[in-house]
Amino acid sequence: MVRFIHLADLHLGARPAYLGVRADERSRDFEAAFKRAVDFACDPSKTIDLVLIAGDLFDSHNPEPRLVALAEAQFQRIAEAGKHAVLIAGTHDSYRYPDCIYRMRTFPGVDLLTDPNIAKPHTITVRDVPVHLYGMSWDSRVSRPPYDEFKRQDLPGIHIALIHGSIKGNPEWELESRDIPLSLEQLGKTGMHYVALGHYHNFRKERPGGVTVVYPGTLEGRKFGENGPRHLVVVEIEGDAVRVEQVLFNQRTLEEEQINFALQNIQTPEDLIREIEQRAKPNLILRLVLDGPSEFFIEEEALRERVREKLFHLELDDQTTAYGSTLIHRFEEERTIRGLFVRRMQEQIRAANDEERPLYEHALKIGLEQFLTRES
Ligand SMILES: [Mn+2]
Repeated sequence: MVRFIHLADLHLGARPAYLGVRADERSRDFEAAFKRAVDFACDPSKTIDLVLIAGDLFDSHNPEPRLVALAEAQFQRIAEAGKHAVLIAGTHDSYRYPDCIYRMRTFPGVDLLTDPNIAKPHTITVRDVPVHLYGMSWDSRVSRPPYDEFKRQDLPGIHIALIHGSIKGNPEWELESRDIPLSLEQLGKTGMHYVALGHYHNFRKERPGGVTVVYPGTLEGRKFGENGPRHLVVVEIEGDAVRVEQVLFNQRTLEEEQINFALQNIQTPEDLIREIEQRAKPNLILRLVLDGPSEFFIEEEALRERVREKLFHLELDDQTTAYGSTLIHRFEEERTIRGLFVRRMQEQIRAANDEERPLYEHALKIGLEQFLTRES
């Protein structure tokens, strides 16, 4: 039997700029998540033998010395606890750079798999069982497709592959020059017990041809889309049986939600604040898309200030429209400049095609805002 944790995309050093003043704090979360994963691996009660990192440990190929020291200390702990660590480079910490950190130095106890294409396995022994690790660190100068046509060698033991690549047909799939295209069908023919992938930041588990193929996802969501709970992936292989367990791991959570002003009956800024407060949690990173007809103008900064203490970060995407609001219906009757403006804009909006309509709706909103500010 062998038990291991499968990590990828830790992105040490990433600093999500959209978080503004909280970006540094969030950056520390990514470091803390890695440390907690190592705590888990070193905890004798978890009986972990092996730590696999399938690329993008660092957010850059030449991370700052502080991060290198941090990684070194963690790998040292893993080595001292008598566990193995196996690593491949990813896209952010790509091996193609001559000054890539993994070319400049080694880390204690880490087996770095540097083959540009998967060739012969690197074999280690865990609890007297040979574990054959097939990995590659992509380098544009020497790596060549196909990347997924390697085969299990005729050796007793456990066979595990590590690749930082993209599965064709995934909703997120877009082939860029630096992406390694993989097909589930081919991976299913490799004869591996387990294929440890990295590159996509959300958990995914497949079992083509009896081969367990897993993306663990990030431990802490880095950008919107990496929403909801994140997990540490713990794998146990006993004979040919592969068991994948997800341990809830994130300390902050990203969420995205839509609030429709008509459906939620939002008439005033206070109504909107109430909606936000209902969702607020101190560790929440929330993005709200606001849409529908609005009876007021959203002052984003003032609103964020009101709820600042109640959640980690709030982002608003204001797609509301003044068109169709009762405010507009009131103004359109008026024999004033304001009434004339509203009637003209409404005509434009009705006549506009789908492409132009949002522009006119935006113009109506800005114009109205001007009239209302002058009024007050
Ligand atoms: Mn990544």
